[in-house]
Amino acid sequence: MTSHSLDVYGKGTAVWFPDVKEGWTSAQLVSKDVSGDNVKLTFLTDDGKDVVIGTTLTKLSKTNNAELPPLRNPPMLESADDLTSLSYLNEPAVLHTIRTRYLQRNIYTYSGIVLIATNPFQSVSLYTQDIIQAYSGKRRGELEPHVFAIAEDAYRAMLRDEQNQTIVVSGESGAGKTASAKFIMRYFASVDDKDRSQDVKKSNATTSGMSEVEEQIMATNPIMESFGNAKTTRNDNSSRFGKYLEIQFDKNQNIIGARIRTYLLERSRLVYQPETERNYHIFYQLCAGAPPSEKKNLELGDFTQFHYLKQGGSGTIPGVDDAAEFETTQKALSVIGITIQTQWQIFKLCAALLHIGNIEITESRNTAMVSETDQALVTATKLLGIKTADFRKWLVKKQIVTKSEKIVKDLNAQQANVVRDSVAKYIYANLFDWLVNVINESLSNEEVAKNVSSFIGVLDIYGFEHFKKNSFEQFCINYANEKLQQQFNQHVFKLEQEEYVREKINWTFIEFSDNQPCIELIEGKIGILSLLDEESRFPAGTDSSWCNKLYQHFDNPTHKKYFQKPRFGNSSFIISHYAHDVEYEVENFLEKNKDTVPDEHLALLKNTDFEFLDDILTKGSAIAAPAAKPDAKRSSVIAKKPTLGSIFKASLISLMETINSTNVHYIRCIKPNEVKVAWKFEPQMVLSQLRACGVLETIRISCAGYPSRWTFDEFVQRYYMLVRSKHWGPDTKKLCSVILDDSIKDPDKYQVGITKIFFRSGMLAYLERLRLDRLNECVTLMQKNMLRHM
Ligand code: AOV
Ligand code: MG
Repeated sequence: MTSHSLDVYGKGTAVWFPDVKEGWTSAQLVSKDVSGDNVKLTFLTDDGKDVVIGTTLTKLSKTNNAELPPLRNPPMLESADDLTSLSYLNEPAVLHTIRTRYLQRNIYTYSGIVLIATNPFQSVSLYTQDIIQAYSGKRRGELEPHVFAIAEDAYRAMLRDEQNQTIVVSGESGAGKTASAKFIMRYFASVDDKDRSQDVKKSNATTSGMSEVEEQIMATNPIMESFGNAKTTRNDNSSRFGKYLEIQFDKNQNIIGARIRTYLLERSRLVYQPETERNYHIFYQLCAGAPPSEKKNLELGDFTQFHYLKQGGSGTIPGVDDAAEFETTQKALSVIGITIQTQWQIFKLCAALLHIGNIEITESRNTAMVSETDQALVTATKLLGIKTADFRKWLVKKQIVTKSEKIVKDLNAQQANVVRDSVAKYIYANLFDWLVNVINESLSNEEVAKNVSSFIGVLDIYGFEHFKKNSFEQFCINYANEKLQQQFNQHVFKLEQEEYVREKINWTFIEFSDNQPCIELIEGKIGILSLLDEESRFPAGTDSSWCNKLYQHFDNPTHKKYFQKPRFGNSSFIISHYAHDVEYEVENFLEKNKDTVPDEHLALLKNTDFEFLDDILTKGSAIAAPAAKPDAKRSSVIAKKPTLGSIFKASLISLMETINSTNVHYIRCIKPNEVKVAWKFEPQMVLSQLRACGVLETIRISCAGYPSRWTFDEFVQRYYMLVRSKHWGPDTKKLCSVILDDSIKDPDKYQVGITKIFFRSGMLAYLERLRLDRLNECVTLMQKNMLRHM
C-alpha cells in the first residue's frame, strides 16, 4: 500500500478533540507508529494531555477515518469570512472560526448563502451612514460580511430578476432577530443609491435625508415594540408577536410604501407575567411618562399600583428609561399620522385595561362578588364608556341559553377572574390589530398599492422558546419556528437536490434531517392542534381529557421520536423540536385556544359611548366571536368561531406560501451566552444552535452543489456580448455552450442541465465582471468612433 488516507495525519498535524466545556479542544500529533496493520497515534492536547488512539489500517479504510479526530485548518484560514472556504469543514472548524472572528469583534460570518450573526450584546459601530453607503452597489463578498450586504443582495436580486424577495431572520429568543431586522430597514430607508431615481427623495426629503415614507417605515418600530414587546427572562425586549414587513418599491426602485402582517400576539401576557417578566412596554411607559394632568384624568399612578403590571415583580429594565421611551412612542405615532388626540384615546384605553385588572373579585359560598363601589370597577367602566352595573353583573354571572329558556347562573371567583381577564385581552388584541391596520393604511393606501412593482419582505418572528414552564404560547411560537426551519430545509436541501435530479446533472444525493414528521404531529389531520380544537368544542372537554387523548394517539413507537409522555405526572407532554425537547404543561390550553369572551360583554362593549373603543372593535380585525346577537342560537355561533390555534395554523401556511413565492435570503442569529454579557462566547451554547439551525448541513451542501442557475434564454440574453457576433443565432443552447467554453476555463465550475446551466458559487460574480468589462469596451469604442466622425 503506497498511499493511505492516514497520510494526512503526519507529525505535527493539528486536530480537534471533543471537550465538555469548550466544545472542542485542539491537539497535535506527536507520534505515529504503524506496524503491519496496527496503528498507534499519540496526540498532545493544548492543555497538556496525552491522547492515544490505537486502531488498524483495515478499520480506518473501511470507516473512512471515522475513528480519528477531525483535522484542524491552517491558521491562515481560521478566520475566513465564509465558512465554505475552509479546507476542512467539520463542526470544530466551524465553531472555531465563528469564535475567533467573534473575539476579534467580527460578529458576522457567511456560511454559503446564510449570514451568521453572533449577538455582541453591546452597541457596535457597524451601522453608520458611511457604512451603509459603503455597502451600496457592492457585490456580496467584496466587503466584510454584514446584514447590509444581505440587504443589498436582496435589492440587486429584485432589480435583476424582477422578483419579490424575503429576508428571513431566525434564531432563538434574544439572539438578535429584531435588531437585525431593524438594521435592514434602516439600510433600505437611508441608502442613497445613485442608480435609484432621486425624484421622490428630492421632493419629499426630510431633515434626516429620508423621504417621508421612509421615516414612517422606521417609525413603525418603536410603535410595534411598545405594544408588542416585553421583558422576558430571555430578552429584555422580546417580541411577543411575529411580523412580516413588506417594503414596497415602484418601477423606479423608489420605496413608496410598506405593509405589515403580524402573527398571533401573546395575549396572556396582558393579564399575567411570570417572575421577573413584564407586561407590554407601553403600560410602563404610560405610567412613567404621562404628564400630571393626564395621570389624574386616567387615574394612573406608579406601575406598582396595578395588578396587571406588578406580578412579575420587576417593573423596570436596567438601562431603559420608560418615560423617555414614552416620548419616542408618541413621536412615532405622530409620524405615522395618528393625531395627539387619538393617541390619548389609545392611552385612555390602555389605562382602562389596567383598571379592569384591579377589579377585586371576592367569593362567598362559592359565588363571586364585586363591590358596587369598587374604585377600579367604577374607573374602568367610566373610561370605557360602558354601564357599570351591567359590567359588574356579567363579571359574576353567566347566561345559559337553551332551546326553551335563558338561565342566569352565578360564577365562582375563579371563573369571574377568567371572564374579567378575557375582556381585557380581547380589547388589547383589537387595539393591537387596529394599530397595525392604521399603520398599513398610512404606509400603503390604494394609490400606493397601484404603483407597487415589487417588494422586499423582512420576517422577524418570536424565536424558539423553552422556559421552565411552557404553555400554549410557547407551543405556537415553537410551531412557527418549526415551520420556518422546514422552509429552510426545503429551500436549501430538498428543492436543490430535486432540481439537480430533474435537470439530470451529475450529483450525489445528500441526506438531510427533515422535520416534516414533527410538523405533521402538530398540524396534521389527526394532530395535536386538531385534537385541541375538537376538545375545545366539547362542552365537557378539559385540559386533562385532551392530554389523555394526546397520549392515546401519540404515546407509541410510531411517534416516539417526536412525542413523549413525561415519566411523571399526567398533565404535560414533550415534543422533540428541531432545536430542543420542550415539555408543555396542558393547563389552560383549552381556554387559551378558545379565547372566548362572553356574549353579554361583547354586547356591552358594542354599546359603548366611547367612540374610539367602538372604532377599534369594528376596525381592529381581531378574531372575536361574531357580534352578539341576543337571541341567536349561541351554541352554533360559538361552534363556528375559529380557535386561535386554527387561525395561527392558517396564517402560518399563508406566510409560507408568500415566502415560497419570493426569492429567500437567510440570516441566522446566534446568542453566544445565556447571561446577555458582551463578547462572552459559550462554545457549547453556540454549538447547539449551529447544529439545530442546520448551518453545518448547509455548508456541506453549498460546497458540493451549484448555488446559481440560469435558463438558457436568461443566460444568453445577459451574456451574449461575451462572444463575437458571428456566433449569435437562434439556437440558444448552442450559443450558451460557446459563451461558456469561451469564458470559463475550468469545466468543474458549471454543469449544463436540460433547461438550465448550474454554476458553482462565485461564478456569477465572475461573469458579471466580464460583462461589465465588455460593456465598458463597447462604450469606449463608440466614443472613439464618434470622435472620428466629428
Ligand atoms: P430577538 O428578536 O432575536 O429575540 P433582539 O433582536 O431583541 O432578539 O436582541 C436582543 C438584544 O441583543 C437587543 O435588545 C440588543 O441589546 C442586543 N443585540 C442584538 N443584536 C445586536 C447588534 N447587532 N448590535 C448590538 N446589540 C445587539 V425574541 O424577540 O425574544 O425571539 O421573541
Ligand atoms: Mg425580537
